Amino acid sequence: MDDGKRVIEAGTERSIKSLGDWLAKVDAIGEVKRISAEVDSDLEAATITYLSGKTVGGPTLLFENVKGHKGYRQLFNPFGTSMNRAAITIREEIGKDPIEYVRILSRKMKERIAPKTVDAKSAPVNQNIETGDQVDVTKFPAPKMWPLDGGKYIGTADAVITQDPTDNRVNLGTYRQMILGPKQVGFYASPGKDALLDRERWWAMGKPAPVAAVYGLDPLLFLCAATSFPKDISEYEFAGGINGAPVEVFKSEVTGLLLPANAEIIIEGFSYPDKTASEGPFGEFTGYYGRPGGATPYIDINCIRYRNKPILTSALMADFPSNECGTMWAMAKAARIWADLDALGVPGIKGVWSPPEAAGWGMTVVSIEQRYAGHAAQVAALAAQCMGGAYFTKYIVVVDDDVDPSNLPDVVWAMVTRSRPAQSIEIMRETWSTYLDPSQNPPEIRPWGSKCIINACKEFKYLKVFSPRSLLKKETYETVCARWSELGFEGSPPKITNFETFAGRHIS
Ligand SMILES: Cc1cc2nc3c(=O)[nH]c(=O)nc-3n(C[C@H](O)[C@H](O)[C@H](O)COP(=O)(O)O)c2cc1C
Ligand SMILES: [Mn+2]
Repeated sequence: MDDGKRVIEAGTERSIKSLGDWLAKVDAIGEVKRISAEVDSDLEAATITYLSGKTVGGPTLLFENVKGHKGYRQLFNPFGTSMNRAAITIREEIGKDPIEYVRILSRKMKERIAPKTVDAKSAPVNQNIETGDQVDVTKFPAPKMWPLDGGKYIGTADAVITQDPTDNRVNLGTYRQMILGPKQVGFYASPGKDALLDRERWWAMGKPAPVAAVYGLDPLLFLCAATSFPKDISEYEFAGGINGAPVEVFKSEVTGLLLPANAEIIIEGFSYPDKTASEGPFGEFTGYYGRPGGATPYIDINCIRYRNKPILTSALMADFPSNECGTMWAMAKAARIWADLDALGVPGIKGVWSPPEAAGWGMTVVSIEQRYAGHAAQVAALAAQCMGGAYFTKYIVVVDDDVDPSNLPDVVWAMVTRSRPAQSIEIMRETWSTYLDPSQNPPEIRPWGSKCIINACKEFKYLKVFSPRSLLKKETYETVCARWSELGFEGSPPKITNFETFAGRHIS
């Protein structure tokens, strides 16, 4: 339950409004590493992040002294592989199991609270406002992350804000942004993404598309911007719902967009259909370089706003575990899928997970209590194609409820002991994918993809006679737990939740 006691002082979780508030809480659990030695934003900061990220659960890195960028700071991988930081972000106590957080987050995603407009003058992000000739985004410590990257990426742990001109819905999406010049950054969004659909609607009306990009957000807004929500509802509302209080925004006099008042840095301007530039390549979340060059729209920047001594946030995309697109997506994508399945009225869902090991988005695992013939196949197809789960994901595995979907070894064990390749695998073709998928060749065939569904549940027809799993007897387990240190073992015994019931068991 999410309404139990909270380790983080009661009531204060909701007081997170800014990256600074979030950092204070993360600091209190010892998960911020400050690096005061001088570090180069050209490859060095990313290399340090990659190496530090090899330790699962390691800290977020705050670079306080970036070469040539005095007065600016840089935070790399706010989430990393820490469930603690994910918990703080969704305003929960630390120390629960991953699937419990997914369950709580999926429930919170059903709440929506509209943003609250505050006076622009009182917004901390407006401490410094620069327009026209003063605009120079190269002053921020944007990193070049990988040796073959096309340039410095100011936008990774960001939210790009756009608006649908037909219904005024404000969208927050995380999209990569390469610096092209002092007043221009790339605006790459892949086909089907909301910012791309929004800008095309402005252009179809013969108007430039207003756009803002925000760096240094309360990580809850980053999480929401990086998650597939229903296309017609603003991520601000979902962030408010998860927060339990509205997100504070102000209305920009430059673009008319609603912008987060407590951000560290915002750039703003317009994007035009005939103004494009080569963007990329970029070392991506897949662990490969993605989409080299290619004409890409960019943002012509009219205005930048920033707090004093602002923090630029960055997300390293890399192979696991150094990938920022890992634990955060594991939790947020899984929670969205769970919320979508609930909305469709699918019963028996016991857990959802998106293994961070699978490039964050590559795989979905759902555990169910099988209730009727065809239930597992139905869950698999819906989890594969619902809004929260459809993008890129290649493998969708459904397991029984005695298997923890967040435990990859358990999932693999279920696959090899319960699925029958000739009967249990389905393929979906021509599905929503991305230009960033290295396996689709020649690259011209992208962004189409395919999906593989694996039913790794015990065959429903033979549930009653399926070979019983060898399980511990509860009483013996408890006796051994009580004797754990007497027996010479350190720490706590492993937590076991499935036990032999002795009821109706048939050994074949
Ligand atoms: C660090 C990071 C970088 C991302 N970069 C891109 C990108 O460059 N282009 C893109 O289309 N999606 C990118 N994504 C994925 C989108 O943020 C995600 O699909 C999100 O749902 C998009 O918002 P939307 O649903 O409002 O379109 C990125 C995600 C993360 C976490
Ligand atoms: Mn959206």
